[in-house]
Amino acid sequence: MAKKKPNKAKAAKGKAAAKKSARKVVKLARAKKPAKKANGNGLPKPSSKPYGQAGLALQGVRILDFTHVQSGPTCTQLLAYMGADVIKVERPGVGDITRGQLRDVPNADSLYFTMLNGSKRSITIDSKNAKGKEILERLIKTCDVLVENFAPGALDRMGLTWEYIHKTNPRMIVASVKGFGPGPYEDCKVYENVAQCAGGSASTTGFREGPPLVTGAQIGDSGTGLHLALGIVSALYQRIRTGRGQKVLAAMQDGVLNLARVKLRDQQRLAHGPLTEYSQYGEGIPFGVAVPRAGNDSGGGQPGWIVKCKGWESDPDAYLYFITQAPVWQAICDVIGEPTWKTDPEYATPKARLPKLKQIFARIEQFTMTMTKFEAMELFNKHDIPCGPILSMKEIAEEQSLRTTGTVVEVDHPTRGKYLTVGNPIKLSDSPADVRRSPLLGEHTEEILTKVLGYKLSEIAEIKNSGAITAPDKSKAAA
Ligand code: CAO
Repeated sequence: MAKKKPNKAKAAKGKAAAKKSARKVVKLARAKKPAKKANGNGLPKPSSKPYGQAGLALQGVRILDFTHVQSGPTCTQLLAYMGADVIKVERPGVGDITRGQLRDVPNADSLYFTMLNGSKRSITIDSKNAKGKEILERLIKTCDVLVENFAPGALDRMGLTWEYIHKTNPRMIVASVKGFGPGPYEDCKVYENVAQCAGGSASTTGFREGPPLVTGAQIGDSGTGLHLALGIVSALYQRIRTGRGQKVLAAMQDGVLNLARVKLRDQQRLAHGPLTEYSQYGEGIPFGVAVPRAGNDSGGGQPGWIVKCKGWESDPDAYLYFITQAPVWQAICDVIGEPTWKTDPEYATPKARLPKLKQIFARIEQFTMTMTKFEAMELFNKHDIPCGPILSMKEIAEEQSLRTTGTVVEVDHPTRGKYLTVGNPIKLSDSPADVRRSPLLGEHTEEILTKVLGYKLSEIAEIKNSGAITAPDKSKAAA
């Protein structure tokens, strides 16, 4: 895949301009004064620093991160990549449960944890200890956003109700992931696959003749984390005008449904007749009352399918997704060696092709089986025919272009060594991503207590004795 070179000339020009630039960093979310006006045009003065050197997008935003497992951590990791100071609160001696789950290196934080908690700081606090509560109160006064994804009611049981938080810091945004929104299931605990099932994804994924299927993409957890991040940034933006925080809720069922919206579209289309782009239509199989599973049919108006390529007998990923896009039908016919299909009324129009999709894809597959998926990709793209190789995770991990863009990043960890993580998939031209390793449990406890919360060293000793930041002494407990 193509590589892009950085524009060195632009960067050099930018460095010169940077010398003249003002030193003040504009803290978007905390800005009290409006930015300086430009010469009479009424607009705020743009930064004189070159692109990429005026700080990170969320610089100045401080997050009290009470998240665990996957959905919440996805959200706060992304905010950290964007420049927010994310302070992850973990239970002393225990930490986020994922630190020890699916461990591949003995005694080191798992990849499950490290790939979801990069660029954050970790503080251990027992939120049920009196001194711990006092520390949390200071954090609430200092932070802009509290993010959590505890089971329903857990935050309240810690005493951190919305009323208490809003009274303590009226500017604070309280953002939550829950399994379900208000309704019959609102008190239920939810994990990824439950959300995929309850959000309409599983019933519409898989093959018609098989059971419902969950997908490998974590649309319930990571998908909802992304929704929450957008809610938080929107609330921060609104706070600039109102000066007050608000509650943000992203329910996993809602997040999955939002990603599966094309299937709710199809549900309504069913009332007006069969779904002609589903291959079961071409096969003469009647539709039921609900949207069926559509195998590898393309969800849009351009029929597509997965076809075998050379080596499929031994390589489970030797496949190509092929789309019979109508505007390039003529080119498809020429490339696969069926030139008569260009004018034959049985094949020439998208409508005529619909009942024959299975047979058409079988013919395309006969052709693609003569070449590797990469050769097929190259050939079809020369003719502007949309298609894509099925890439294995091994191929993705080794793909150089993803490293170049920072979508896949290698970071070094003090106990587990180097590992790959997914960097920021969202690219901002004026805000480089800040992708760093995950913190060790409690790595920044003292740093945050002293530098962020202003505790004196003598107070730290008292805090330690209180058990607020350390795990209970097992020998004392046994005595
Ligand atoms: N100090 C003291 N106690 C702490 C603490 C701390 N720093 N951090 C957490 N705890 C306590 C909580 O207060 C809670 O205690 P109580 O239930 O006694 O009040 C307890 O730890 C466990 O919290 P939990 O109920 O959230 O955790 P769980 O493992 O039982 O459930 C999950 C996990 C994910 C099912 C649940 O949190 C949930 O449904 N979350 C919302 C939906 C969600 O995000 N799901 C996606 C998870 S990723 O697949």
